[in-house]
Amino acid sequence: PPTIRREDYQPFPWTVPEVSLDFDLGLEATRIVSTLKVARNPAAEASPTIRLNGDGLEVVSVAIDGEPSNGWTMDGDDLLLTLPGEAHEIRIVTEIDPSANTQLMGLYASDGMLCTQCEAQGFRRITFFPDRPDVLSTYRVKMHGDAETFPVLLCNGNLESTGKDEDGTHWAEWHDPWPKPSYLFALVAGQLVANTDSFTTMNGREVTLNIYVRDGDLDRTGHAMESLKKSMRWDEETFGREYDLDLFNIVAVSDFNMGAMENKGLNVFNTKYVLADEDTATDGDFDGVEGVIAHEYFHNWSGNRITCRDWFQLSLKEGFTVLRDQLFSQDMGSAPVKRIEDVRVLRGAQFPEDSGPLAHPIRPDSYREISNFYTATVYNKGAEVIRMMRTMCGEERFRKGTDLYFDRHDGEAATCEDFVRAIEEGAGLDLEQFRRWYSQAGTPKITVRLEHAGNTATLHLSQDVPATPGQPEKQPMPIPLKLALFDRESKSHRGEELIVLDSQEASFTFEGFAQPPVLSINRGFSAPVVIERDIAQDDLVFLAAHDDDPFARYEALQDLIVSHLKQSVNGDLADAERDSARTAIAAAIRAVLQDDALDDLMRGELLVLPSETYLAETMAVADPGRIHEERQALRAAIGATLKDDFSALHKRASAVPYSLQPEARGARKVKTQALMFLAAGDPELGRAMAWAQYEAADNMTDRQGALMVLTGVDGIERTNALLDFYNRYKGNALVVDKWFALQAGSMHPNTIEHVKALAEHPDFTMKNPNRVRSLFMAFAYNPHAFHAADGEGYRLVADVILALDPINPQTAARFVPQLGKWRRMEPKRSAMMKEQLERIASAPALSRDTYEQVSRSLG
Ligand code: BAL
Ligand code: ZN
Repeated sequence: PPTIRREDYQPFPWTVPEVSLDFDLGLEATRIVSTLKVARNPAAEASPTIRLNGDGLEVVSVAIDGEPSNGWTMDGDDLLLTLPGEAHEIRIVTEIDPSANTQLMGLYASDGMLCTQCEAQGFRRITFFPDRPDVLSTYRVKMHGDAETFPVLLCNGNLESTGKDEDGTHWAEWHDPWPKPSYLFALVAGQLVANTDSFTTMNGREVTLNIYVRDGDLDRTGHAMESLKKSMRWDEETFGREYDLDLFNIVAVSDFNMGAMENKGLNVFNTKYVLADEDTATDGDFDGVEGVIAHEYFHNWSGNRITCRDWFQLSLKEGFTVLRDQLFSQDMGSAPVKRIEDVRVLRGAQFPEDSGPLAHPIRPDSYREISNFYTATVYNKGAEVIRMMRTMCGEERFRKGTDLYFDRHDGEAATCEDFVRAIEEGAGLDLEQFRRWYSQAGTPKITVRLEHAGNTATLHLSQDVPATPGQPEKQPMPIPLKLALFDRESKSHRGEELIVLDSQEASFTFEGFAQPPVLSINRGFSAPVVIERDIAQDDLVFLAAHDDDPFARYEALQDLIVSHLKQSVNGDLADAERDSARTAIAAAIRAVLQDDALDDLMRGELLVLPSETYLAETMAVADPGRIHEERQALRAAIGATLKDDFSALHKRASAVPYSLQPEARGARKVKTQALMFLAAGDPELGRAMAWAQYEAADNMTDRQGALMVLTGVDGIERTNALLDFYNRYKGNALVVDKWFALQAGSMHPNTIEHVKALAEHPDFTMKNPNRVRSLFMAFAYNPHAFHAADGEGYRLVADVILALDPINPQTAARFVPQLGKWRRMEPKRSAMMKEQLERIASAPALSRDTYEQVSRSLG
């Protein structure tokens, strides 16, 4: 497959101001008549040929200006037409089989209904079209279908008219007044019911809101609706953005590759991010619904009103929209907890991208299959990059920048450079050197040393941006670092400062410190970097107890644990040294348990041990087996030392009745944390308490938490709880997904056998992405199981990739990055991982998606 390069961008020679589509809908055969008004694009080099992209389509007929035409040719999957004049009307008929569309791109059948997914390049699987984001058109869509099979007919924009035909079919005509690229097109037809509500915008527009789901799911849509209304208000208040249609529809579908999709006026969602109630959804699920509803809604401005010029600019809409949804969630709940969670995602998912063979800048320079670039780098690091701009100029000036951006580029297909320039001008911020964050991949490593002499503290910083594929040499990046210098006695500081390290090395001096202060740096995770600080264990303990920046406090405790585990994994510690480090960590955790100033939501964050994936990331070469052993041993040691404290915590938290209030959510969080430590430190007690929590649970958070702990240990409780959970929820796909995922993500030593058996379970299917992810993605991201010493985990994941690739290449390719980590593993595992990649590479007829990921991983 060819490589597409950012530098080769050319505007499309034709504009397509108007599109009308006529759909004759059927699950097995859908006929599409597409009428395009096209005109020469004065901003592009003239060409008499118009290229209309297709993917697996056959032409039924073509007419130009009302006359049937044979003057077309195919170039691969694309249709080429020669047009003599300045403006023409092209009419194309295609016919497709949605029920055969297992890729879930384009128009497909899901559970008896029809729906679409067009981002990035699904529209070309419906009809021939210039399927690129810089071609903006208004759409008029007429949908015809059997009234019983498809009682609800939905499309983008406004419903203009409906009618019935005598043969039992009915139709609906939709018009979207806002010009949009084809990737934002959507259509849904099926048996659906709606939760209907309304929202009045800041200028008085009455918007009807509908959340469409399957009959029977309606009573689980309340949280999604509340989240939508909160998002709409928040975007008005925080970014001045108002909704622009009289109707906003959301549809939940159970077969979906992504989380959700921001199609104009008709968001299509994975059921996972719509349906929630206390019996079936955890607190984390509730947050997921709120965050994704917000994210898709915010795209209406950052994505739809201003879209991307080309797919290399994906972070323009995704990085910015992720930042917007993160800020929203910070405002809706606990800001420090949300920040810590977001950093954990970044470190768990994005840092490994940056340090592996798939590293790419947030604005990539080339791709073969764009679906492979919907990454944590483009999304989450993209958000961090914009967050740094905001940190450097402050909220108010940042808002001036975003106002200018929305104002200047409304209705356009813009670039990341357009965004940076708008922030630069609107916020009055020099971003000249900062642009390197868009072009350079890799996580900068900052070395930090604090010196003290007389009354002066001197901070020495240096940065190293590691080489990444295709980028051997790096320029220094501007790194905004928030810091504070603590007085040891008063346990306070004089105020937070922001410094920007913009050269390879720099020193900063601070006067008036008679005693050496304790440095708190990268507060709030002000920059997405790795900090290597030369700091005494006692100082980390001090910060873990006293830092007033919640992130920095969390970080100090993490650093304390990470540095200990790195030493113990490397075998650098004598028994006595190990014991003393464990004692210090347990003492720091006890301080967290006893600190009355902390709320339980934050306490719960502080109790999360650094993940095995993150620990591996901090080591040049990782031995996942050793990491797992040492981390588990530390958990057991803490659990044993603090058995009484954790038991008391569990008891206190268990007395808090269920609600969605922060206190109750915090109680549930620490309750399961306590169980995890107790089960490690005293398995018998942990098992008994987990079973008791399972039995007493009146909500999914407690039930899932207890089951998670039980799934990791042998015993009758494990068998009984798994059986009970399945029987209680069979038929509820999202909860059955949890049942699969808990077993595949389990600490149990026989996880791999369990996963193989579950793959034969009657509820398992390769055709549903949620189910595939719940079993195999949970397994692939379960380090101790995936990295089994005999290589069986690698073989299993390679088998999954090969079996899934012909069915759903986009989802299959998502498994490759785990094997792609082979270069950073100890030699034995490294060789076995590489062998599996080579096995995949040698398979015939790989999809473009999987081929690209495998070849980059081996390259
Ligand atoms: N645009 C694809 C799904 C999302 O990021 O919202
Ligand atoms: Zn998005």
